Amino acid sequence: MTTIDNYRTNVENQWCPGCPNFGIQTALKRTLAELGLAPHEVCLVSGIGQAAKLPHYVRANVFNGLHGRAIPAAIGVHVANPALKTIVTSGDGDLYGEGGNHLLHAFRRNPDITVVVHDNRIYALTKGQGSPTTPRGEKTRLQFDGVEIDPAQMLATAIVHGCTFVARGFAGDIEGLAEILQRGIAHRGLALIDVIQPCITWGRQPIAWYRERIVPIPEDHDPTDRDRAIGLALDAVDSFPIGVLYEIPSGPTFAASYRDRVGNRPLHELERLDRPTIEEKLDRFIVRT
Ligand SMILES: Cc1ncc(C[n+]2csc(CCOP(=O)(O)OP(=O)(O)O)c2C)c(N)n1
Ligand code: SF4
Ligand SMILES: [Mg+2]
Repeated sequence: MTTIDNYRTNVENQWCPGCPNFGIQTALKRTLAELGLAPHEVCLVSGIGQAAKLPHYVRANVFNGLHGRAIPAAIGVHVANPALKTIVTSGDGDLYGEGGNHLLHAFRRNPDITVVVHDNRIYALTKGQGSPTTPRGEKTRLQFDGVEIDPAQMLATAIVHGCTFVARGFAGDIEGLAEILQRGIAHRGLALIDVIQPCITWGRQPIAWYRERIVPIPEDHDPTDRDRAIGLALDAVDSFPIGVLYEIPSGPTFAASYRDRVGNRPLHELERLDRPTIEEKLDRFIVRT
């Protein structure tokens, strides 16, 4: 039986004591254990940032890539071995800023991966510059007079672009977050989970400020109601509705048509596909004298 202990490592943790990233880490490990997944069945993928260090602290398969490039790496992992549970766990700057282009098109491609965004509304690793989710007017270490543009609305963008599971969690509510993670990881197709993760070092508001503004999404919310889900996604200014905003059955996943032919086995277990070698292909273009 898998327990949370199977996911423990001895790697020295670099996060500030009390950082809500610890809450996300605990919720994730608990979820993986509760889903009965062994560490070798999971691959955690990240880019660069404080959040992106999470895979270092979990005993599982890991790919820690370049800043903004977690999504293409995760898609590659998933297509190469769909038997793995591929989970991206990275920051708002990494996934919505530098990697925003990849994420936008991943919504359209629908790979079977879970994307967990540690949304502290700041670039924390580089010491407090505004990120795509920093509220307009908020003063930062770079935007001295306040951020001059509105924040990106990635949850609404996800729904509009065909993402079939969209949720918002709070790092200060480990129980609630674990429930959302369970549903997201079990969902077939891309699942986007934005986790409010106050940065207690560079963020402007303390955890208590967020705690006062966290509200569960209404009990009668129908997660298949697209318009209402978009409304709840956008409704995160004075309060933050927490829970599964949107969930509908997914259409074909990115790997599906390829895997229809070759099955779900890892690539290295497959026999060589019957297709021309590079040399055979080049022969068509090279005129030999
Ligand atoms: C290509 C590239 N551009 C910029 C950086 C500098 N950089 C490292 S982390 C980071 C921002 C991280 O912010 P976020 O993803 O929100 O993570 P956090 O530290 O807030 O958890 C930036 C801009 C980099 N390492 N590589
Ligand atoms: S700087 Fe902020 S996000 Fe980074 S570890 Fe410290 S509290 Fe957490
Ligand atoms: Mg951040």
